[in-house]
Amino acid sequence: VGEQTQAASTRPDATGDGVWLNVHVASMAPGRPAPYGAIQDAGLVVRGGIIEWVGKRAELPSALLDSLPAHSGGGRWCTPGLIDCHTHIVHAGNRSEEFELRLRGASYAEIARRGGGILSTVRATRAASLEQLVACSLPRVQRLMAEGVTTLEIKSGYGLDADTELRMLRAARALGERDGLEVVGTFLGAHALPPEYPARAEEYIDFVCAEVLPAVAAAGLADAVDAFCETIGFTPAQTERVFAAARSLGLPVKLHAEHDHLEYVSQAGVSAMARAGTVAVLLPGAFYFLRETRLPPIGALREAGVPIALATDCNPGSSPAESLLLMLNMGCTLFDMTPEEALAGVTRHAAMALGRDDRLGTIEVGKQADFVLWDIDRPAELAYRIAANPCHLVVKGGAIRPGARP
Ligand code: DI6
Ligand code: FE
Repeated sequence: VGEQTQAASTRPDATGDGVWLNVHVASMAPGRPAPYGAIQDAGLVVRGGIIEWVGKRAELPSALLDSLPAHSGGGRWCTPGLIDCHTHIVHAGNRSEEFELRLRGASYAEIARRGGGILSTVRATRAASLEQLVACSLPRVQRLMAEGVTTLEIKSGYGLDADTELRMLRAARALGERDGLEVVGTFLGAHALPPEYPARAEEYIDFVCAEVLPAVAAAGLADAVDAFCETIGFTPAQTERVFAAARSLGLPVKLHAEHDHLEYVSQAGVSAMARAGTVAVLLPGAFYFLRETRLPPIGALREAGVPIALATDCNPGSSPAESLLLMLNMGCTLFDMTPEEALAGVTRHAAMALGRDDRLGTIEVGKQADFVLWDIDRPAELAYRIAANPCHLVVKGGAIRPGARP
């Protein structure tokens, strides 16, 4: 382990500008012939938080080497900063009681009758102040950060009233003010029907489109809009109304669909996704936790060239998952993805899912210097290990923060 890396990693705000040597780079850049876009014995030049040069150490221009401070990667592997592109991580309370009841045989309908399900999280979230929401979500966010997550999407959707939806998005923004983390806020007002609108979904959608969404947009609290389009959520026509309202406010859209997370998407659906340039975000944590048996059509998505992303879906009901590395393992063991596809799913493709691939997701010249140094022998080890965290050091926008450093 290099002296400078050791010294730098103890100062959270230390600059990562300079020349990184003694490092192997899994660039995840699409054009490179090697798996993982890998460059063994690499040099990586960061200036002003931007990647200025990356390539073989032997080809590093000596002018750069001579003029900039040097950092040692300690012989480690370096990947792009990880991106968790689909979470409901801001919420109050948890549903472990429901988990117990289900394991004792209670059905989802019984639990819902007892006031469980999404609406129990809505009650807890409505009761929480902004400070409380930030405080109870922060440990979850910190666990993701400790394993190399540098960009995190956070959805609203447990408020279902104007005040709480805005408060959830404010909590997401507040979490994004932390050093070394970038948060993308998504408005998911059309997540469930709140108790104030029993069997009045059309009226609730009117309220979302006419009041909540404009308030969210005016406050600049959302970067995108999501909706839950399912038999237990909202209809395609209702979803389209929310999307039309979003587009009129200049906000991009995304969707929970096909039995929530694409498990049921058809061949025609896959082709339509390919034509539209849509990213398929797969959520193995929810598949596992709900003991789903129907697999998403990985082969068809792959053949059609639909980019596949992986995310935690961190939420109290269907995926209480606080590890993105575990999702890499599950993407391989449950969904037959290769370790390389899994890593692309939390880097390049996750950046595409967030519309930020111009700046994030790969280690390439001109991109933001977001990268992680790992204590691993090969990149596949990230997906191979279960409940391990080999994250050594994280650089976000050129600033160094320590990783888990086991
Ligand atoms: N999909 C999910 O995975 C969460 N919401 C959604 O639309 C689950 C929500 C919950 O059960 O709390
Ligand atoms: Fe979700």
